[in-house]
Amino acid sequence: MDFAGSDTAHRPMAGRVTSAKIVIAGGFGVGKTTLVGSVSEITPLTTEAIMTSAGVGVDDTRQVPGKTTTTTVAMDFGRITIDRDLILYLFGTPGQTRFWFMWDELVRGAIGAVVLVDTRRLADCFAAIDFFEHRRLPYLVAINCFDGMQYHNAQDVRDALAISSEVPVVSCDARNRESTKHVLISLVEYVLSMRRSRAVAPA
Ligand SMILES: Nc1nc2c(ncn2[C@@H]2O[C@H](COP(=O)(O)OP(=O)(O)OP(=O)(O)O)[C@@H](O)[C@H]2O)c(=O)[nH]1
Ligand SMILES: [Mg+2]
Repeated sequence: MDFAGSDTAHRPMAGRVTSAKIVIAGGFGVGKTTLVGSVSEITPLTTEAIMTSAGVGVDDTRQVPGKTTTTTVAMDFGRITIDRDLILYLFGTPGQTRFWFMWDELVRGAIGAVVLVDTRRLADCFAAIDFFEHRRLPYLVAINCFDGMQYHNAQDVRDALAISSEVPVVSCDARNRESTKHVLISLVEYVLSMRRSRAVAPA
């Protein structure tokens, strides 16, 4: 794996271990904290705050029935060793737009991003996609299949989001480690393929 050029690339003299930063983004309550928690091999650092009556009318929990108690106010942090030579550091963003002022800091040095979507509230991820496209940070779209149901197929989601055909669209269960690990591996493969194609593209 070669992530030279990434701010976070780190190579000890022996062992050739590479570490890379990945951002987990998406709208409010799509399962970002759940994903980081399910896949992290360390106890994830979370910054959950209790949702109080002050959030009524601001925090729209109608489509997120389980989402009645907490919300991320700064970030989630976790780590996963993909294989002997690659460690990923995961940074989950806050979903609510009123906390987005810190996104610029959160994505600094990242090699790529996962945009997690709930297809019942697809529009909630538009801002995240715009953000990564504007910054030219490679991302993939991961459909979180709440209750094991995939309400729309990948092509429908791609069409609805009007994203380039090269952007991977995968489905997952944010609560399942193997499933979310697969999402991260897909993102790493995509980032590597983008870098290879840019390297061979004529100037
Ligand atoms: N059934 C089901 N519930 C899920 C799944 N993923 C997350 N949840 C639930 O959905 C709710 C929201 O999950 P979070 O992980 O807090 O979502 P988030 O994107 O971090 O939310 P914010 O940080 O507030 O934007 C929680 O009650 C989870 O238990 C899933 O795949 N299936
Ligand atoms: Mg969260």
